[in-house]
Amino acid sequence: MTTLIDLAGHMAAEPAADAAVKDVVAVIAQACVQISRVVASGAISGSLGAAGQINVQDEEQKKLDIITNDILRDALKACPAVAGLASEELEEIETTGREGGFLVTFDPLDGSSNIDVNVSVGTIFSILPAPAAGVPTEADFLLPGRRQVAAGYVVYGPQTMLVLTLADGVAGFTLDADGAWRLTHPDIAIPADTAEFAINMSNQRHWAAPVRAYIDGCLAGKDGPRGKNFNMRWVASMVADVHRIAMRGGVFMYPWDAREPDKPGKLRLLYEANPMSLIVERAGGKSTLDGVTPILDVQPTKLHQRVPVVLGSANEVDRVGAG
Ligand code: AHM
Ligand code: MG
Repeated sequence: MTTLIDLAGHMAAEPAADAAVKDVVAVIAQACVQISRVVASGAISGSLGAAGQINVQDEEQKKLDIITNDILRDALKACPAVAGLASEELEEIETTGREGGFLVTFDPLDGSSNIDVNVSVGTIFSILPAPAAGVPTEADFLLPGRRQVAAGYVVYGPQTMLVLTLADGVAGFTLDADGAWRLTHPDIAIPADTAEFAINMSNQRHWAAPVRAYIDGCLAGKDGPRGKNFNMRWVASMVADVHRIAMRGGVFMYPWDAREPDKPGKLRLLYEANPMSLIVERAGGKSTLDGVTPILDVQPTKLHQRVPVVLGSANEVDRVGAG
């Protein structure tokens, strides 16, 4: 049997990344091992179902949203390199009393609608530089995605996998039975072309014209303007949909739609779109607001800001942008 290197071994071989960033990644990865166990135990541990409260996103929290948020929050607060954190499930930022080091933003359990029906869910995280001195404020978290020093996600699926970008490149690790993250996908690369798209088709009537035109072209198949048949997938867990694209290509969209014109999109910039965008770009794909503007260049204006997302195989994202 081949011996696969583990997360610590992989990070040790990446001299370009700061040692303290690696400490933060190790803490998050360990917390995600704990999360994978509580997610896997489901109804046995009584952790399924609604928590009976609404979060800052105006969404009903599941028990697991709260449990997983607490696991990550506690782990990060104990990590000496972390000065502050922000979560999808917390209205405001939290600070640790330390200065310097890093800020972490996270969605502790993405894909809430899938929790109770045993479909893949995930954790998404982003690591940003903290100000060199002083207790971080909310404004310190509002950095464009290009400033991220590392980002990753964990998908709790048939296998539990961690996908990570540190200084460069994207690596995938599979959780082994002994609790170790083993490097199984050393160099993840998203193919430039694809014949697979992911979008919530039930929102079709609300989309803007360019997205409608793009999807109409795909649906027309071999006899349409694209001259080939397309396949559609929609897990409704961004982590699982992006992971599929990381493994075999595709395009994922949660575009602006007319239902709530004041909300630019559904997905959150700081702890969903930005970390996913860094991973997708580093894997050779593109991640944009609209097929054109890179999400990583967006200057955030508020903590829970939402953005439209069009990401995946580079040539296909360009085609969405071409209208
Ligand atoms: P969540 O963070 O509350 O789970 O919401 C984000 C999720 C994404 O994972 C997914 O892409 C999208 O919402 C699914 O939305 P829809 O229910 O419209 O299919
Ligand atoms: Mg989410």
